[in-house]
Amino acid sequence: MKHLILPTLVLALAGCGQAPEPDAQATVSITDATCRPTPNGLDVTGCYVTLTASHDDRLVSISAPQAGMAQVHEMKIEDNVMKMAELKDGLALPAGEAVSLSPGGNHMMLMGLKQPLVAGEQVSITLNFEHAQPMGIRALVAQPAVDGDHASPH
Ligand SMILES: [Cu+2]
Repeated sequence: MKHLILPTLVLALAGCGQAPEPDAQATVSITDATCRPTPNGLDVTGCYVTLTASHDDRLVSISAPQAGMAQVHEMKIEDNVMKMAELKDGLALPAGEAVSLSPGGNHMMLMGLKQPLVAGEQVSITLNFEHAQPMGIRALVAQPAVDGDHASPH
């Protein structure tokens, strides 16, 4: 029996090498990363960014050392109420298309912040993609220019 196993293994490895697109070619450019400041002891905030993938990709998850938990959220209307929910399958990033996460729409959510975010500071966030290598960014803490977020405190 033993000698039969080896050829199978070699075959499986050869099949692996024929993947259509090596992940090393997949990149995502990230611009305009901002996080909303957290006044008055708020420990939750939204972060916004524009992502352009070189190949079809997905933003599958995020992490931030300053937050207890970080998720990619969508806004949706349920019973006439705007709610947000985690995008469990991630966010699609079609090749060459600038995908904006912005107030009132998809966003990155930081929860359980260990300290308040003050305007002018920076927040480290790591973005994990289906194909591209994980990317660490530093988002600027600033009030979003266009403020359409229902969760905002005013
Ligand atoms: Cu959210």
